[in-house]
Amino acid sequence: MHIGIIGITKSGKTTVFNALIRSTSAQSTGQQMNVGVAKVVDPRLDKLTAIFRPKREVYAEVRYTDIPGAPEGLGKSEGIGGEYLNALQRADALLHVVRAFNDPSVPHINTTVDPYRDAAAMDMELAFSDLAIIERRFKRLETDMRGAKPQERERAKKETALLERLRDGLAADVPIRRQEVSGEEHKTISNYQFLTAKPLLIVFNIGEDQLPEAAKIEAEAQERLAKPKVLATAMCGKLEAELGQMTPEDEGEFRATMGAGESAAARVIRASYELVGLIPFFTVGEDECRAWTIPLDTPAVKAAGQIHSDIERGFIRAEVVGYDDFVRCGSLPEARRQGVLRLEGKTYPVRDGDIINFLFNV
Ligand SMILES: Nc1nc2c(ncn2[C@@H]2O[C@H](COP(=O)(O)OP(=O)(O)OP(=O)(O)O)[C@@H](O)[C@H]2O)c(=O)[nH]1
Ligand SMILES: [Mg+2]
Repeated sequence: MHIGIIGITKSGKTTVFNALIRSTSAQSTGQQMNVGVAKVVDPRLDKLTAIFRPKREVYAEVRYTDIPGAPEGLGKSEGIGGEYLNALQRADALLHVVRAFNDPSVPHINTTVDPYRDAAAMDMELAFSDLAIIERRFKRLETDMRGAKPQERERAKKETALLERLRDGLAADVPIRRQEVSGEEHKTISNYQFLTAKPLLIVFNIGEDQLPEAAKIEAEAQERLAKPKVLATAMCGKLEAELGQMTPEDEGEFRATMGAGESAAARVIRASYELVGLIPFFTVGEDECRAWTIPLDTPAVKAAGQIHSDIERGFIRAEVVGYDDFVRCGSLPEARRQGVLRLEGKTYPVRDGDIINFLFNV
C-alpha cells in the first residue's frame, strides 16, 4: 500500500514524512521525491509477541512518498503536471499536509496561516487535475469514434456520457469519491486513477505551542472536513519527527513528561491504513509474530496468498481464532479446548485481528 504526501510549499510535508518513517534522511526541499516505509504499530501484535516470545516481531507496513510542492501551486488550470501526477496517480490514497503552525521564520506562500483555506485550495487543484484528464480523454474518444465499429462506438458513447457526468459533478464541487458510480463504471474509471477518487487524509501540521489545543483543533477539523473516505487529524510534525529519533523507551518517557500523549505519528499511520480499507491478520509462532495486510472481506484463500503463493495454491483449511478470544484463553491449546479455535474453508472472510494458521499441501 502506498500513500502520496501532498501540500503547498513549506507546509511541513517532509517533516511529517520523516516523523512517519522515523528517519531524518529525507531532504527537506529539492525537487526529488522521498520514498519511505512506516511500520503500523499495533498493540495487539505487541501482546502476541509478549505471549509467544518469537525471534522476530514484524509489523504491517505503509509506504509513503513525499511529493515536492511546486512553488506556484501544484497545478492551476493545467492540472498537476508530469512526473508528480504519475506518482500521485499510483498512490492508493493521498495525505494532505496543511500548515497550521505559526512561525514567522517560515514564510507562508499565501502570507497568512489558514488551514481551511489551504485544504479547500488543494481540493480544487485535485479537481482541476481530474478535469484535465477528462478533457484529454474526450479528445481521444472523439478520434476513436471516427470509423469505429458499431459495438466500439457504443462503448465510447457510454464512456463519454460517464465522463460528462463526472465532469459536471466536479464542476459542482463534488469530488469523484463522493459521486455515484456503478460497479461497472467503477471498472471503466479505475484506469484513470482520478485524484479526487482517492481516499484523503488531511493532516493539520500544528506547532508545539498548539499542543494543548490539539484535540480541539482535530475535533473541529473532523467536523468541518471529514466525509466518507476523508479523514482529518492533527499532529505536530516537528515534535513527532524529533521523538521519532529516540529509542522507544526514551520516547515513552519523554511523551509522559511532555504530556504529548500517544504517538500522533502512529495514529496517522493507522488512519492511513484504515482509510484505504485494509485490515491486519496475524500469524504467530516461535520464529515470528507477524501482521499481514489484506483488504476488508478478503477470503481466507486469498489471505493465504499474501504469505506465499504456494499456500494459496495448496490451501486446505485455515485454523482461525479471533484476537480477543485468543487473549482470553492465553494459548492456542486452550483456545482449541474452549472451541474458539475453528477450522475455516477457502471462502471464510478474514476479520481484523484474526490469528491464522494455514494448513496447505504442495
Ligand atoms: N515551528 C514549526 N516549524 C515547522 C513545523 N513543521 C515544519 N516546520 C518547519 O517548516 C519548514 C518547512 O518544513 P518542510 O517539512 O521542509 O516542508 P515541506 O512542505 O516539505 O517544504 P517543501 O518541500 O519545500 O515544499 C522547515 O523549516 C521546518 O522545520 C512545525 O510544526 N512548527
Ligand atoms: Mg519537502
